[in-house]
Amino acid sequence: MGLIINAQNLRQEKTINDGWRFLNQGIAFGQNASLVDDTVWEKVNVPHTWNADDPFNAQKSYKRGIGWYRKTIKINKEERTFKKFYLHFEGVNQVADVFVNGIHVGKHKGGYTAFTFDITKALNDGDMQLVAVMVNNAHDAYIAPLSVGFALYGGIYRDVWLVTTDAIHFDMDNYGSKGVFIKTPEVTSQSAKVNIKGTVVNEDTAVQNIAVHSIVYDASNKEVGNFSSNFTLNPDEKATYSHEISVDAPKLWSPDSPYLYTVKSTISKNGKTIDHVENPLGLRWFSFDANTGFSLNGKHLKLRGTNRHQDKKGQGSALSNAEHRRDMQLIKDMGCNFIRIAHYPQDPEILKAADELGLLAWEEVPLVNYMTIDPEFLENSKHMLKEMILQNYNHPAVVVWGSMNEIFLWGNNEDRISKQPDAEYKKDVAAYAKILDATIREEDPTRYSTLAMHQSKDYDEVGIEDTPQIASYNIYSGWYGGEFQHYGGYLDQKHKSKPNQLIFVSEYGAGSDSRLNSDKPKRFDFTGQYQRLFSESYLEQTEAREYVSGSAIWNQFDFSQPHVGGSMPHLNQKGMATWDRKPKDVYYLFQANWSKKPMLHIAENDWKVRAITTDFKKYTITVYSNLSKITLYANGKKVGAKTVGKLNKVQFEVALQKGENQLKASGISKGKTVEDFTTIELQKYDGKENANIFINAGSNAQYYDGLSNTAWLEDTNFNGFYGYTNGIEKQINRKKIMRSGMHDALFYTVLEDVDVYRIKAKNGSYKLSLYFMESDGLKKGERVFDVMVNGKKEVSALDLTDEAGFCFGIEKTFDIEVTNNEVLIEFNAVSGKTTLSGLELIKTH
Ligand code: GCB
Repeated sequence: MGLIINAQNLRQEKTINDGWRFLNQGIAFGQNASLVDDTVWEKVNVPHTWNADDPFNAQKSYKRGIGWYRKTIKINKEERTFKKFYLHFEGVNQVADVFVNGIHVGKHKGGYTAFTFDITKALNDGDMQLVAVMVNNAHDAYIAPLSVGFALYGGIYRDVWLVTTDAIHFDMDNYGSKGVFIKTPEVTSQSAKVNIKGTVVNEDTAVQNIAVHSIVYDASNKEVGNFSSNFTLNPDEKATYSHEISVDAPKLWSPDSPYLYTVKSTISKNGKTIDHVENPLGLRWFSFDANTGFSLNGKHLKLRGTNRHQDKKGQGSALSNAEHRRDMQLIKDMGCNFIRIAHYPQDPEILKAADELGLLAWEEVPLVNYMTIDPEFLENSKHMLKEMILQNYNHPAVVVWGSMNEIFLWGNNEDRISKQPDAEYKKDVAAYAKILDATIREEDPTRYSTLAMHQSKDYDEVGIEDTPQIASYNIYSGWYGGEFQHYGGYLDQKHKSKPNQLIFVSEYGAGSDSRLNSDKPKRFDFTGQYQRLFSESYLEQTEAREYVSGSAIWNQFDFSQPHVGGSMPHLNQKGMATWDRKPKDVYYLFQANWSKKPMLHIAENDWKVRAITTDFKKYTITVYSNLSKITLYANGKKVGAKTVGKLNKVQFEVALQKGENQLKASGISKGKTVEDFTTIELQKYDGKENANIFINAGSNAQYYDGLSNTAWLEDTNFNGFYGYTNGIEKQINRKKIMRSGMHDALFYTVLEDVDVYRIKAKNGSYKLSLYFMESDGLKKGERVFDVMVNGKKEVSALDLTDEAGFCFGIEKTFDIEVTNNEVLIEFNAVSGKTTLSGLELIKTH
């Protein structure tokens, strides 16, 4: 429980997170203690979501509906001396109806912004007050987001606060904000002007004479300036003030030196302080330029950033402040100076951490994929924008506000489309985009407005590209299609056609799965090797273009994306780190290029167990480092020393041997040795010494099964040891979501139209397992085939749809005898094409 109280016993703010009761369904009169007993409801603490596991539960549908929360709060004696009581919710997804003692105190729409309700009149005279919250995360055509590529968790998933104030207080009724807004209209390295605007409210029954003070403190709590003004306020009167304070020789805020001042705002009456709020203050100035990009405090600064979704494995969206902060630290440690908080405002801890760690920020509202053309939708969206801006106005980290993302992306079948067919709709969206953009500029002329677009001409056709101050592009050339080498060309075209347009790259990324690895990586294979090639190229192309103010990787962390396939169903795998926050090798590519802290990393951690067919195999070992020279050792022997090259990367050719190999890389930074270690285990299959074999059919990638610590070989045309004579290697479509948890990465690829598969194996008894999955959604009877092993029919008329259903992986195992040193597997189609996902051969005698 957090309790924020200052020495003079002023306004109190305390979290009421613990000891809630939760009912995972709708119920009539849930707000009423005498009609509905909550003692049988589940005990929960907030942050809480009812959806943490839903996105991955293929059996259960994804809950979009109502849940109730109740908690009895005690107003203690000391709090009773205050006159005003409020509940402040940092985030409830997505509609909240709040009741106190059965009385409806407010309704809030939108799952990502905070809100404050005055509960004073609903309180009874006793100690105990019943707070009930009906939460509804059902689809609502008038509340963004309507369609998303991320999970819509439901519940009270951020902190809840009880705030008590005097009858005279800073405005508590201004879009969930603190009622005080700070601007820095003039900042130079010599001096800064700080403008503080706020509203004070007299809810007392008598006329009041008060003074409002603004005081600026430096980081060591020393006062550097103040300003006061006096007011006489009638009952229920509000007054707005504007204070100007100059700071000489300001310590500037920047990512390298995130120096924070504090603005303390107080109200006093007869010399006694009666209300008090604090806000951060960072002194900096910045601008974007169409040719030279971004500059901060008069110096050019390439924005090197990433995107962040808020969910985490096992927890959904309900993270603690410490976990939010840890994410920000991971981002900072990667060397970023920028974060795009996508696709919605996140926990207050995020921008607090951005201020303190030094991460410039873009925050946006969740208008994603499409919108409803209706005044109510527009009104709700404007409201959300205002909440976001006013609640976060004082964070020096924020430099950009975003109003929408890829609004023309989804067609009727919820897939990426490059052309919106509905011309009327496009014009309407363009009109709304203008209104939302104007709202940003009106609410906060000190930051820039933007919106993110996918690669489609639609935006330009209706003028959306020119609507915001910054045109931001999400580019997936080399992932969803095309080649990564062409990324920069797209930007050049844009820059050429609109030389005055400010350009930012809001997304780029490729997915990976540490169970899939290849020395011949290719697009969409989910290998970390492809993700790194892709990222290296984007990094190089971005850095080479001065007019590009910066870029943001999609995404810092893997995140749940219900209804999407891939080698990990329901997960977007483009993270720099896994969903449970383990950095992938690609993380260190960026760290080596962006961080100043001396580092080196052997980028082979994602592929620690490999399958080979010979005693030795030569590998290219990659090291990322911001040091100048790296020495690599393998199994205690020096491999060589090399100067670090382009992209802060260096590679060594090393012959590794079967079994475990120890790798060490070392370098020197300012006289100190920096080292990194890793191990690579090579598992050898040769049909002789080790006659077992595991093959990832239809794939260029090896598959690693962590449960049995087994590496499965990549597939090949028959190579004298194993392989197919005919067949097409195929990745399954991302709309096809595997329903079998068993070996999902193995089923991600299939070998289709296979006739014959051969494996050389010494004579003896074996268990042969073949893995299959119907991945094309064929109907019963459309794909039927027999399988013969060494001349014996082992599977007759296999119809995967009939036997297992669509996208459900199955295994067929048989005992076989090998008498002529070969396993010959023949596939005979009865109808349609044969298919195979994996083979496993285990010697039993
Ligand atoms: C995008 C979207 C983002 C998706 C991403 C992807 O362009 O803005 O929400 O998650 O692509 O990975 O497909």
